[in-house]
Amino acid sequence: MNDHVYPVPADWAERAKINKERYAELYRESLSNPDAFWRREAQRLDWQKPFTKVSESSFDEATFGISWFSDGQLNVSANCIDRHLAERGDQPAIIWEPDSPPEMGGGEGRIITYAQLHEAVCRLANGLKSLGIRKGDRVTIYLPMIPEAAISMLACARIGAIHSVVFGGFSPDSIANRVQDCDSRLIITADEGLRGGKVVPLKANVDEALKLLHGPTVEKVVVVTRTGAGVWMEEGRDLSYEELVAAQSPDCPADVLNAEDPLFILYTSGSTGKPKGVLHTMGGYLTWASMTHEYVFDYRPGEIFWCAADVGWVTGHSYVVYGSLANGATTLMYEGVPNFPDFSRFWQIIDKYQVQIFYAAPTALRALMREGDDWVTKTSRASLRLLGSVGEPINPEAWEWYHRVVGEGRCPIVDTWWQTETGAAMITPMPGATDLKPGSASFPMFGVEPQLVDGDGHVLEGATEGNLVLTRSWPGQMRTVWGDHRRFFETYFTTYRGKYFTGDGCRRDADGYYWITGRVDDVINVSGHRMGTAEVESALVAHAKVAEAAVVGYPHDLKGQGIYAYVTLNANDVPSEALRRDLVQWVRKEIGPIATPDVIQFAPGLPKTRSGKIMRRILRKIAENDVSSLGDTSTLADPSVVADLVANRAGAS
Ligand code: 6R9
Repeated sequence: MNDHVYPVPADWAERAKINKERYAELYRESLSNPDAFWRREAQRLDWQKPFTKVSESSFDEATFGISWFSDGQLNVSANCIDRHLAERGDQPAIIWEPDSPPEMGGGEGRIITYAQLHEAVCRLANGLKSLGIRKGDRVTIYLPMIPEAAISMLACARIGAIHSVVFGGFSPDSIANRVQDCDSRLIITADEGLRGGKVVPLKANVDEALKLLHGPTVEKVVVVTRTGAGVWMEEGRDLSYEELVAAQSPDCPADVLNAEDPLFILYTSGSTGKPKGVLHTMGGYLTWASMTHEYVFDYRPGEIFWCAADVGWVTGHSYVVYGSLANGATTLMYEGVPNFPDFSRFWQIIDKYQVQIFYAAPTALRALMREGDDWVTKTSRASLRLLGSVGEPINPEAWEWYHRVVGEGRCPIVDTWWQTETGAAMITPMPGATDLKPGSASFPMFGVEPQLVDGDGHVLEGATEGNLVLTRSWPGQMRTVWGDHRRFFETYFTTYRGKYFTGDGCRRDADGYYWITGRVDDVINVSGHRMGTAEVESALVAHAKVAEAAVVGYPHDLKGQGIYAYVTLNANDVPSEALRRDLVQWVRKEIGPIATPDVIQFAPGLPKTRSGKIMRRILRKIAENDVSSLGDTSTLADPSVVADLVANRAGAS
């Protein structure tokens, strides 16, 4: 650990909205008088009908439920667009930068003002209505990082349709599972996507996915033209986005919706079973996204805010779209990847648009760091004033590099810990209030009460390490797992009764700083993407030659964690290089490229207890090449398998 502390710079302490005293005061109030605190904070939104109730939430089984501002009414899209029109109709709402820069034929970016965003969202909302989409219907959005992704989300929000964004890197199988789980009636996609100069066959993937569905669900597929490639359009089912919106009125009154009406479903991986549909609702989520965007990033009107996450993930939902636009910000959307056409791309975009605030994942920073400083230092970056990190623990080396090289020592870094389930940032520095320790997410956001507990649920005090739980509800908390409220309760509230269990381990130091140490369940974090080891295992065992598979994470220099798969073949099948490659391709096809196994080790047997439980602890140790401390293996049904696993350990980097 690195114990360097970076104090709040003097100009930040003076200018920032939240300084040390203000943080202490507001944090105290948020816990001691939450009613007053949230009544005031929720005024950042426009309510069509004011709420009288604040929180009616309980984590206990008998009274279980989460609800905020429940008798209030509002429209999320009007909060993100309409209310800004008078003051900033001509201000850019979205700046879009294409995959390739102009000199490589990528064309110029697009700048969409609030007035233009209003028109685009109204037209699409009317278009959705013309296709029969009504409040409560589910709409799957499978788009690249283009403005139509944000427009589609906001158009759904405008009429109370529930969007489910599926990341553009997911396979037809993964799309089908997500569409089926929430019975989407409509899919919005594009002909093709472009990422790092490569074409992604989005519409073809949707066509494949639709063949896998059973039962009637999807009625229409709306196709945005991105590359103009001629794609298959099924008569009566598929229609052009451009033609649909051209035929609509540019005005669509914002529906009056309830604070607890669903806003979106976003699928995320857990330790067991298939991905869960995390459900967020209107009022609490938007209050939380807007509040954290303002305080964590110290956002000031007129600034250009760039969150480099894809809208397919929660970070893109809350900070590319909802939090930013609720605050009248200019949000930058970049279609491409950090290393195309070269390793300067991020920093050139920052210069091109004079970005003030930049927020990215450690995995991207590590990949850029190893290419050397010149790619960064040949750009100016003078506009930058604040940097952010999200998605996984940031190692102190990457933090220091980000601070010293990218930010030239002048920009604080906010390392924001949160989850799909939490809606927005939960444990995070605030740049004017927090002395920074590289690698620590530091202190809780207002209203967040973290605790560290041991395996038996005993609360640990002082400097210690344990499992991270949250003792009370906050407005941006997920409300349920789509279609399975019982699973919601059981997944998060039964490990430690009456508390929300995050699934993360955490250390608290003597100064009270929180340091997230990573997942303590069977979830791995690969390049900031969450994945259940069970998902990769079930993809592997779906292969005709695989009898059994166990997947663990292991430390990976660039990705944070890599995927290490132990595979036992059927009796008559033999290991080979060709089969290894085939299995890697198989998993990519089943789930998507983000699930590509880094290592596959063929294993004649897996270490199991006598009751048949795979001892993952041992598999993790072997994957980490930490074979000197395998611990007690005497309870295994067949302890000899361990020797074979160690002897044949694959060359994980
Ligand atoms: C926002 C997002 C959530 C999991 C979470 C934790 C890890 C996220 C982190 C972090 C350490 C940070 N995580 N931010 N770990 N420091 N700043 O990433 O949501 O995709 O649901 O992942 O990511 O393990 O539990 P999601």
